[in-house]
Amino acid sequence: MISDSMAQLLNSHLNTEHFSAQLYLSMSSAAGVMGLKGSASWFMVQYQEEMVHCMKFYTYLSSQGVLVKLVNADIPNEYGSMLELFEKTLVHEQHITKAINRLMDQAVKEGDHATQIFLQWFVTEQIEEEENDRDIIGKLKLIGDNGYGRLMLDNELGARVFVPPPTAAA
Ligand code: OFO
Repeated sequence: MISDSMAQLLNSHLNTEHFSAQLYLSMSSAAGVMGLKGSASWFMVQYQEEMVHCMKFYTYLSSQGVLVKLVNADIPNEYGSMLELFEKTLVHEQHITKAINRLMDQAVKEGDHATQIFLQWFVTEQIEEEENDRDIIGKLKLIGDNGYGRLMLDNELGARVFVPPPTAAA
């Protein structure tokens, strides 16, 4: 059993993860329009991973007997460059890290051990998410205006593959 306030906060974060998924799907489209097929594929994988994150919250809330409420959100879709796409990705992930930390703070405050265990995976995941984005931004800054360099990096990003969890909701 979890408290009503914890359930509400987790439900709200479920919608944030859903927003993340849609944001990255939109970025995939933007990258494709820019001719960056590798980046488009990278963001498509990111979209798939965010849907897994969203479903983890859904499954946890369902297992705690909580009725999930979904909300719609406006998704931005205007981006000027490859660098902007990844800088906005990092800013978004830093925002998610803070949100996960706030959820964990609340779970600790309430002595809610089950939710703390559930959230632990996300605490670790956010380290990797931010690191990946910082690495790509660092490479893009090194490459600067070199079109060949950008093409090489775009090809490298296209190699990322989605690894499905053992079950759809795991
Ligand atoms: Fe990108 O980690 Fe979920 O939102």
